Amino acid sequence: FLTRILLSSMFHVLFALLLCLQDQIFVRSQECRLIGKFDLHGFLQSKNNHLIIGGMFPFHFRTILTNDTAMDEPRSPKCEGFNFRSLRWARAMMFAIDEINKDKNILPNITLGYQIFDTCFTISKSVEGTLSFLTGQNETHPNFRCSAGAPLAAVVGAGGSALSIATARILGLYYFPQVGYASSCSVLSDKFQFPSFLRTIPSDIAQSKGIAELVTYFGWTWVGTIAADDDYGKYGIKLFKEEVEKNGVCISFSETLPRIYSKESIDKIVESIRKSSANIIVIFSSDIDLSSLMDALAVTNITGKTYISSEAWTTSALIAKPTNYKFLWGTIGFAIRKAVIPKFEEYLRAIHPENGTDDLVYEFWEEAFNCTWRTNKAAFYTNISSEANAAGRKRNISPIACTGNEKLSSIKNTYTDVSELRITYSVYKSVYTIANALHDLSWCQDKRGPFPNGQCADLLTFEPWQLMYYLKNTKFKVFTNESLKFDESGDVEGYYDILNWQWSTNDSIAFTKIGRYTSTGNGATFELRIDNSSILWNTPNGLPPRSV
Ligand code: TCR
Repeated sequence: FLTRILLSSMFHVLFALLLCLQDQIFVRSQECRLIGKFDLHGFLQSKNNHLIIGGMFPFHFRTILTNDTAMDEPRSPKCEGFNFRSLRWARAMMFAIDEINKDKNILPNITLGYQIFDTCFTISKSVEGTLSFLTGQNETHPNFRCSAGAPLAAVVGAGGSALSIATARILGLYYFPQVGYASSCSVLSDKFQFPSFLRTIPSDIAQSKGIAELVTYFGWTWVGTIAADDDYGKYGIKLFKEEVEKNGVCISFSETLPRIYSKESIDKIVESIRKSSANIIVIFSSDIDLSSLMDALAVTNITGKTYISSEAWTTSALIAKPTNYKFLWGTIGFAIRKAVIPKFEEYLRAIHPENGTDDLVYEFWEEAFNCTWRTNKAAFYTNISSEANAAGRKRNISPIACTGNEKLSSIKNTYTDVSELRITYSVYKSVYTIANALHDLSWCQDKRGPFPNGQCADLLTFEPWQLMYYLKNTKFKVFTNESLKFDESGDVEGYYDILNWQWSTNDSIAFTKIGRYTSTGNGATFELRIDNSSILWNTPNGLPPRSV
């Protein structure tokens, strides 16, 4: 009886399967068509060039939250919060490309162009940008790499580590060259995961170790830590903790900054700082993620703490602003190499909505002068959902019309501030890295090339992995006399200025260099130098703070 039941149920199953298969045969497959749509507004692009360098920069601080549900077609989010600093970075890329195109000694026979996307400081926008680089905005072919009308040679970016990691996972599939200018997270050194990523900013292995050395140097044994909730913050602080714990330092509290603003979480961190007896607080975060905590601290009476800053907020105008001076002066921070780039300031100041057709330039002008440009294309960004309005973040459209006679020299703006060109210089070096690799590729001698049977690659038709070969091996000197080369992980040596935030006479803060930290890319050997006498401490007696 049992066997009969078994047999009959088997028969049923078989029958059902057959039906299914038949169904499959008769149901026509869905037509292939485009799904979703990217919304890459406000990108910068040059025309008529032989090769394109892609770029990704956070022109906006965030995407606008909407409560779209799965009932609707997916919509690419819009962005808000104009980031002046990042426009300076992007202009450094354009400036470097301009210089290279004019220079007869490097890539004399071709002109380079650029195509630059806004990441809005979010992973989803970075991924959109990456896919657009590979497919073209209106193309439906994947792996196309011709989105700007000429082949894409390499990508500069994508800014923060979390964004570069997402980008590198996609570009890595094609061994497509990517050069990071601000992504310092240590995991990006892993060439199994990120085979085509290089960077001109040192890995945080060096910085975390450096900050740990600094803490030990001053004999502090009790510190609080705060980290951004992203790869940069989490890995940076983890490495720091591992290092200091070896030296017997204890962690008084460890807080994580919320990714999306939340008053509760910020208040909780403020309370931890207030309650803790630790006088030394190490913060690993980008300036963007840190600014709401600093705004909250500014309205408390918490003073007498010494903050140790990671590179991303050391010289940031978002943090170093008058309302924060009273509790932040005395901060000691790490900063990457600085440069004075000749003619760059002029170049920055030449921006004007009348000679630009880019939405971004209009938006810049409106934001800088608090007026509305006649064509008002930038108003695109103000098309904000009611929810964002409720959060009080709507960008005010100014009732005043821009005349075009506004003068950049009459205002103080982060965009035109060339006093601390660090990430900007790193962007500049990223572009030169790519140009030098392309130049090396073009100088290949037939039969003596690096590829099988001594083949060479062609400057206009090379494969991405062929350029990768040259990038890894490129070595050159920048005009500052700095020589640049990459180790097997695509990293540069670790070099940091150590800066101290000092009150200066005109009631502003000066970033005074008080030492430096150098190390090999992987942090194996290092040197810390500090000039104690040049430090101004934020303590009642002016002496170095004690850890408790
Ligand atoms: N690395 C950070 C991002 C970052 C940054 C900055 C952002 C760095 N420096 C300056 C804004 C401004 C260093 C990361 O995520 O890797």
